[in-house]
Amino acid sequence: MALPRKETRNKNINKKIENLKPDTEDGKDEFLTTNQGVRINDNQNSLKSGDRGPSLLEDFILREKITHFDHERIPERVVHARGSAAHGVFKVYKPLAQFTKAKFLNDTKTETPVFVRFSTVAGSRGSSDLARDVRGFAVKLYTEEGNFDIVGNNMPVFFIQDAMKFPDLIHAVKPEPHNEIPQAASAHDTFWDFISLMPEAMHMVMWVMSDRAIPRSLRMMEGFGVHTFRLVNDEGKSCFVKFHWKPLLGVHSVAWDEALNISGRDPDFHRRDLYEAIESGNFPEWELGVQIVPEKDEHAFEFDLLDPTKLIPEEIVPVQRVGKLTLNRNPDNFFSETEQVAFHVGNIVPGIDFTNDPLMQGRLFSYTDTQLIRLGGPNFHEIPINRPVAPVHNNQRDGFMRQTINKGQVSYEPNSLGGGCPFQAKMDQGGFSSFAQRIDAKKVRERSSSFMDHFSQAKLFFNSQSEPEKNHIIDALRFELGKVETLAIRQRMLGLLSQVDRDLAQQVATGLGMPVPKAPEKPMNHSVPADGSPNRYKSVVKESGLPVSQALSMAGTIKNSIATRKVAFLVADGVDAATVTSMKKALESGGAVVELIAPRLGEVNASNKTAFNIKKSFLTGASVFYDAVYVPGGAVSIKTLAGEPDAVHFLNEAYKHCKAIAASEDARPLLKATYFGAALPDGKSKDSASSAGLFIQADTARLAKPFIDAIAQHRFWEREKIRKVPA
Ligand code: HDD
Repeated sequence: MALPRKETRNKNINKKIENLKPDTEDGKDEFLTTNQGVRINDNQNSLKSGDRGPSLLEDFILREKITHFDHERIPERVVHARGSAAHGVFKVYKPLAQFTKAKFLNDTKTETPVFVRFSTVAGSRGSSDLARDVRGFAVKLYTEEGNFDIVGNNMPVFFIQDAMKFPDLIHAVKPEPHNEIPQAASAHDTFWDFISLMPEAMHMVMWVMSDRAIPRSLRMMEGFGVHTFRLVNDEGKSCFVKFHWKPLLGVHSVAWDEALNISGRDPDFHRRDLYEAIESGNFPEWELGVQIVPEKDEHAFEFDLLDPTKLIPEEIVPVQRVGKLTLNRNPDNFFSETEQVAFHVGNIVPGIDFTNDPLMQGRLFSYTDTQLIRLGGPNFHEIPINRPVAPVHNNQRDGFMRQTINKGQVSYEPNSLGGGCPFQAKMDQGGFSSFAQRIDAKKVRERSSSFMDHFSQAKLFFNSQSEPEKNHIIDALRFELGKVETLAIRQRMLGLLSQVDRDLAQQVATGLGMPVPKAPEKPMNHSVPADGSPNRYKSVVKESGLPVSQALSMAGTIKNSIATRKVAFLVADGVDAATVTSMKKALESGGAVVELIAPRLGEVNASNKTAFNIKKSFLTGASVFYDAVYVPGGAVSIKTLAGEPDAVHFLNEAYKHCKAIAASEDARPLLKATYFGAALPDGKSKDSASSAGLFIQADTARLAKPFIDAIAQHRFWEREKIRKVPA
């Protein structure tokens, strides 16, 4: 990347960065050496017997170089292979002693170092960032009491209720085994075959078909711990908790057509956005939210707190914002940090504990197990990015790639030869002690009947969406099921959708050219209670008491800022410099990022003889990389652009993707050449939906204000009603 390496990169040092320092290498001003530290005198030629002769086996320099190269790859993650990460810090606002004794949630002075990795789930390491998919949101907090990981997603629920089904779910969504098609996509038969037989997935299906699955930026999505966890205070009293991460930039997404386009033009779109934002000092921020449920209210809900396909509506239990996470430093090395970081739901610290959520329980096994194969042995906790800042002392020894040199004769406990060290810690010395939950039960392989309502919250989610959001879900389902070749699978899905919302099912069915089947009389359900009774299942399918939950819709998200939004200025020779400069200034003072796009790279000569440096042309830039477009004035520039099909296409596409567009009055001829030319706000337009977010005005200062407000709105979805011309 051509970005200058600004000082922001190295300025932000925390305890973890200090901890990484001894392992951080920089070859600046140094000699090239072998791994044994021998200086290399010729890195161009292998050792040969004669300059045209065979290479010699004794060439230790060649052998070492090639051998290391041959072994460079490790297995990618079995899920969440594609990811991007950053360092940062977390600070709690006020002590949470009432709920938890965890030190990092009580000490308002300490900045806890964090490493956060975002990911898609289904695609492989090199797949597109813009796949329609759940996003992983994994946070490692290097607390003084040990590492605490919140290994969450950008959606608050999951597809399945029991870890027993996880390998099936992933096998179904991954590329099909016979032909390895499709990459990073759920739009294929095996995924929907599985889903159509798993009614418990319907709530998550609503989320993953919504715009949440195509975020505008990793910096503009929520995070959720998904499961219900426990907090435990100093007195050993416990309460239940759901963890949330709330982005300070709001929750925003792109349009599906945009996502498809970005996937081709810049598959690293999210990775680049995160990297560039941090590099330029626009540090992404989230607030940690907690929903606290007292122990006594465990059974107070219509759903089971242990069921990971359910959320607690924020209207019922408000999210308390208790601290702030700031990402302020890019990793130095992708492989060493982002690839080798090993998260684990089981990494908890005193004051935090698990619940019996059967999905979580299975995860407690899976994460260590997967690191053993992925990172090659039991010492992966010693890899710099994984080691805690808290000291580690125990009697675990040896294994592949052991780094620690444990001194002394003793590696067992109890011992007298080592003076009994290292000691067990009492609870008041910070020793972890599991919450003493009472359990008196039969050993059974069964699903609790309290897990059997699969539709109420799917309905709640759908009903809570704005009209454009609902339409996007319908479009997504038409797309996904339209790619399914087996009619019976489509039919089963329509049956399930009809149990969420009849109109939703009808609209999807219309797109598929199929009738909506009657709702199935018996659930096609592996989750039927062990006694097999369908009545028991039906009896717990209740309408949710809550008709809508505003928090589930993105429509009401934060829309008061244009910070970090990208705005394209379309320019050519003869552009009016004053309009460029004054609009740029106005946008940048709101925190937006401006880029000039011209028919070619190099310099554009403005009307007043100044020149603008052009870093993006219509060939290398595209409207899908921007949140808004501005066309400055200048008759000559406008004439060139109006005769430039790529400029017209740029505007058409931005319009189609419902983005704010502003233009100087003399840019009217260019806008007239677009398909929305007829909708230009000139006082005569009857269709307000078509002119929403469209501004044309001679006075740049007067134009800037409504344009800025419009960019903050993010998208004018009402334009989708028009759909006259595909961009
Ligand atoms: Fe998982 C990775 C999130 C259920 C097994 N998971 C992984 C990552 C995230 C999640 C964000 C990537 C971490 C990183 O960036 O390195 N997983 C979730 C959430 C789940 C969930 C929010 C449900 C609430 N996962 C889940 C189940 C199992 C796994 C039920 C197995 C029983 N997950 C894994 C894994 C991975 C993983 C195979 C692959 C790579 C890794 O762990 O380190 O162990």
